[in-house]
Amino acid sequence: MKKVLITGIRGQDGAYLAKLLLEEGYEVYGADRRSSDASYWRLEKLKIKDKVKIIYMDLLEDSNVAEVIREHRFDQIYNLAAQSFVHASFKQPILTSNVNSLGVLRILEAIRMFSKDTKFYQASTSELFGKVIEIPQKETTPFYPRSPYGVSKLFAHWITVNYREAYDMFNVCGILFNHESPLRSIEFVTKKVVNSVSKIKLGLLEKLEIGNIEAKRDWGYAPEYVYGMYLMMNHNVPEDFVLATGESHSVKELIEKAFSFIDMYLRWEEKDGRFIALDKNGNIRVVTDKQYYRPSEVDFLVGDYSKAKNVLGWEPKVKFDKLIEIMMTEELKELEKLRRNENTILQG
Ligand code: NAP
Ligand code: G4F
Repeated sequence: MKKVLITGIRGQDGAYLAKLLLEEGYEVYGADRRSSDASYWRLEKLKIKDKVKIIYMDLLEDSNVAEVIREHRFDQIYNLAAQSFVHASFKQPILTSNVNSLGVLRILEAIRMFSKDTKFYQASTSELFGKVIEIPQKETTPFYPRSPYGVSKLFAHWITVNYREAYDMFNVCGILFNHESPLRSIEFVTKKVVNSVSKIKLGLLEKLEIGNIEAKRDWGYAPEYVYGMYLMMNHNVPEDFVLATGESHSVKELIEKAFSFIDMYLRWEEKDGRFIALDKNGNIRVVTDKQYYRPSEVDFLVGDYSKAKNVLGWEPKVKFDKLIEIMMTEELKELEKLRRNENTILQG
């Protein structure tokens, strides 16, 4: 049985990847930074909490990382742990760099010293392309990151490549475009939008407050992307791959799509530099707010996944419309379940 470590086990991708690797017969260890709130809701939701062996490994702690890797000598390590919220990276650039850049180097150093045969996956990102130099973006497109997060991931990407070349290690970088799911954290825009729109539908919220509605992203479905990670790790040569859908949509389109799911159609107006959207009764349902804007933005991303398709046979099936449908359906179901439980408690 192959022994694999997933860092960032409590995150969206960690949960889906753990499920996939368990199904593929791996012994799955999940690295978690210790916290006072030991909630593993994503693993519980996927019904795999009892099957994943949790160990504490904080990427900020050199000796912790080294000891875990020396003791277990995993066959494979997927490094998904990160301060992954771009907006927060402007407020916490040093923490972000320490975790996302030096954290990766800590793992690579430990592998180099104690476990040279361990295969390593690094979670690179389309944020590397930032202010894009080429459309669509592919493996050979030059990088131009636009946030402390993007810059921290640039170091991580190149140090992973460098250790592959310098020490002949099996290291791969997956340059993944945005991928979403019902397990996405609420701070990211897709989940925030589907959550607010579902609450509006249920009468729990009046309007959605949002940032830059003009930014465009290539949004895919997380379970398909973790399958791509798995294919990269099991490919015979360590190489880097882009995973994307090849479609780009604006935040505005995302909002309209989510509202259309609840049969609400919006009319947009611009007032004093802010956008508002009204429903057919004239109620304000969306309003833009500068607090959600970033000091420097990635305006447009769209990926070319042809290398992954040709070499790995990977292809996304869930595109934008289907993705929003999946997320809206699940969000409404969850919120209605919550409401039923609250009513039962109140009546009981
Ligand atoms: P996520 O949900 O934010 O999960 C990241 C995980 O990293 C969290 O569980 C977090 O722990 C953990 N973490 C943070 N700091 C840590 C530290 N110092 N030591 C150990 N663990 C730490 O992210 P995701 O969406 O699953 O993404 C997985 C990876 O892919 C990330 O590296 C992200 O940057 C990258 N990526 C994501 C996307 C995307 O669209 N989802 C696209 C490209 C690349 P807590 O739960 O305790 O906070
Ligand atoms: O959902 P987001 O926060 O994702 P972002 O910044 O693209 O980053 C995600 O994808 C990257 C891959 O490209 C990952 F590397 C990274 O870890 C993360 O998973 O924002 C998407 C867009 C941005 O342009 C943002 O300015 O939505 C815009 N936006 C507008 N209003 C908002 C909001 N984003 C958030 N989070 N919240 C808003 O209210």
